[in-house]
Amino acid sequence: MLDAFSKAVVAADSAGGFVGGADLEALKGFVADGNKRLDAVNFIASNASCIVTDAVAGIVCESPGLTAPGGGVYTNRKMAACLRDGEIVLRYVCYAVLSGDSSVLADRCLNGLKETYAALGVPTGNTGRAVGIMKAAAVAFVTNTASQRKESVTSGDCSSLAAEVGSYFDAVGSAIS
Ligand SMILES: CCC1=C(C)/C(=C/C2=NC(=C\c3[nH]c(/C=C4\NC(=O)[C@H](C)[C@H]4CC)c(C)c3CCC(=O)O)/C(CCC(=O)O)=C2C)NC1=O
Repeated sequence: MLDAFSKAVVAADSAGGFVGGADLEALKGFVADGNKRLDAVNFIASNASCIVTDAVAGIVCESPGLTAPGGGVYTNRKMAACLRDGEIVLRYVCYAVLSGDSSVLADRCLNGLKETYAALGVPTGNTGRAVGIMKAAAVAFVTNTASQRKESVTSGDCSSLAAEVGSYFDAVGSAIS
């Protein structure tokens, strides 16, 4: 597992050079924007159950077959597993946002997930859609544009952080599709 700092060190080491130049500038930016990052993680994590349940309710409304006999979340056991998977994904996205690096998400959450879903018959199209809904919600928390849940926080430009957060959800979508 890497973070923004260890990634720069590993890259410099494999190139046999010092950490400097653009890499150091990028790390300076990472430190300078640290409070934005911590706020973003806090806003996502403290609204996690809202984000997850909204996404799963959304896919069930859009695809009523999911709760019909034989559907992906038919039976309480499968519904619970689906809600739990949503929470797992959101938790690993939060780890990635905090460390500024996607490797924790890739190595510990997404590695082998597609194969697990194929073996169990978990519908990846619906899962991808749920991830997309979670992405929209999480990004709204990062940009503080969630209509019903505005946070009182210093306003600033969080567009690049929002794009980074979005890219972690995109990585989840690509890993299972
Ligand atoms: C460390 C990270 C980690 C991940 C990522 C993880 C995922 C994961 N999801 C699973 C199952 C599952 N995942 C779902 C999810 C869904 N079904 C749907 O129709 C929806 C579209 C979707 C929710 C959005 C369901 C229903 C199961 C149970 C499938 C079954 O047992 O038939 C399983 C099989 C074992 C189990 O049921 O617990 C794993 C390993 N477990 C982990 O430990």
